[in-house]
Order: sequence, then C-alpha cells, then structure tokens
Amino acid sequence: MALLTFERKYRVRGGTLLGGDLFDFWFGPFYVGFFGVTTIFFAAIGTGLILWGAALGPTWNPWLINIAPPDLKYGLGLAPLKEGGLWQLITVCAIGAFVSWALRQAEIARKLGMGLHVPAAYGVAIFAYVTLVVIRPLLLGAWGHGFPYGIFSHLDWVSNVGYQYLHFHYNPAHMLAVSFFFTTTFALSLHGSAILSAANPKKGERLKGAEHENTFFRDHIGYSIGVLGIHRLGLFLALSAGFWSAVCIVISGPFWTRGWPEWWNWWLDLPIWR
Ligand code: UQ1
Repeated sequence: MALLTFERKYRVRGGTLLGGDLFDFWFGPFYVGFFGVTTIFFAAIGTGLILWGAALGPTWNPWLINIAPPDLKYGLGLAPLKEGGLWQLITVCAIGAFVSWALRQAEIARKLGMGLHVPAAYGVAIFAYVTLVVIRPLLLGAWGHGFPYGIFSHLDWVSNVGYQYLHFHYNPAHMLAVSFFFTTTFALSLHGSAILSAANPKKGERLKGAEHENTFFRDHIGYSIGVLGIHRLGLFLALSAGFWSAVCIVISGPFWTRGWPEWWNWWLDLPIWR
C-alpha cells in the first residue's frame, strides 16, 4: 500500500484517551487531539514565562540568559515570581507539555494499533528531567536544588554539583549511565552502518536484506542478535542510559553526602584484605 493511501485509510476516529471525538482531527499533516491542544497550551505559556524571565535579567545573549530556581530559604514553598517563582511556573509548564506530548504519542499509537514503546521510551526522558527538578528537590527539602534554566548556567550547575561530591565519575550509577550512553552510540553506529551497507546499494547493484546482515555478524563475531533483536537491544541500552542517569543524581545528596571516591571504601574495608 502506498504511503498516501495508507494514511488516508488509517486517518480514522478512535483511540483517544481523553476528549472523545472533540479534538480527534488533523491539521494538515499533524494529528491534533486533546493532548496536542494541551501541549500547545503549556508550551506557549512556558515560552512566554521564559521570555519574561529573560526580560528581567541583564542580557539577551542566548548563551547567558538564566532563570534561576528559588533560594534554598524558600524550602518547598512558593517563591515570589522574580525570586524563583517564574522558575517554578516554567517547571510546571515544562512537565505539562512533556507529559501532554507523551500522551499524544500514546493516542496516535493506539489509533494505529501499535505498541506503546515510543511513549514509554520518551517517558524515561521525562522521568530523568522530573528527577532533577522535582524528585531530588523534594527529597532534599527545597526547590532551590533544581537546576537553573539557561545554557551556560545549567552547565555550571552540573559542574558545581559534580565537584560537591569531589569526583562524580566515582559514582557507581554514573559509571553505569555513562557506559550505557557509550554502548548506545556504539550499537546505533553498528546498526546504522549495517543497514546502509545492505539497503543502500550502488546503482545497478542488488539490494541486500536480513540474511546478509545476519551472515555478516555471524562471520564476524559468531553471533547475530537479529533484525528485531537489535532494536530491542537498542531500546534497552538507551532507556538504561536515561534510567541510571536519573539514579546517579537522585542518590547524590539524599543517599550519599560525602565525596563519591569515599563511597568505594567499602571495597578497601573488605575483611579479605586483612
Ligand atoms: C546484529 O546482529 C543485527 O542483526 C542482523 C543487526 O541488524 C541489522 C545489527 O544492526 C547489529 C549491529 C547486529 C550485531 C549486534 C550484536 C549485539 C551482536
């Protein structure tokens, strides 16, 4: 079935989670849906608040614009708008927009009778963000533990929080996260190159498929995970990277307050060395 025919056939009502038929239509190529409307709503208000916060600041240099979370003295309460309240509202809008977007993905997947893998995967990215700006600040007792919204300022935050634990690379969950990020890029480069080498032949050459891909890896390393398996592995690796990233920061402070190198003393203290 040609793509245009397919889209006409599958552009049908149903599969919505909320709002019934109300927003169940397309705007040009885009599905609207209840959660398309809520995404636009939160994204527009959030962007407006960011512009307001930027206007209050000393610069319009995009690298240097900074919207900071409240001072620690405000604890888990609401702060005045110009003292972190904007950051709090922007955070609400961001989470509203991200969750709306995930639910729009879920509605489209349901409409097409597909699995919910895409919204589940995107949900892990949302989880990592929510861990930084909600879960960890809640556990530490102040919104001021969230990261500031700004390009350089959030990099400075990462650097400062890292050095607060002396050497973040000794955080075992950080080690796992980094390893998963590297393995993800390695797997995608293997997979992308495998697909292009088979499915993008020179003019006049024959298209190759799964048999060639499987045989390449069996000849090369004695094992092929298969054309479905490589996508399962890729999803697992990528979600693990995001998951362990969230774990590595949420345990820093709430679970471990000293330098991360010191955490490894449990190894040096094992009775086998005595
Ligand atoms: C692989 O086995 C495979 O199946 C045929 C692919 O699909 C085309 C791949 O892209 C890759 C990279 C592999 C090799 C992966 C492992 C874990 C052996």
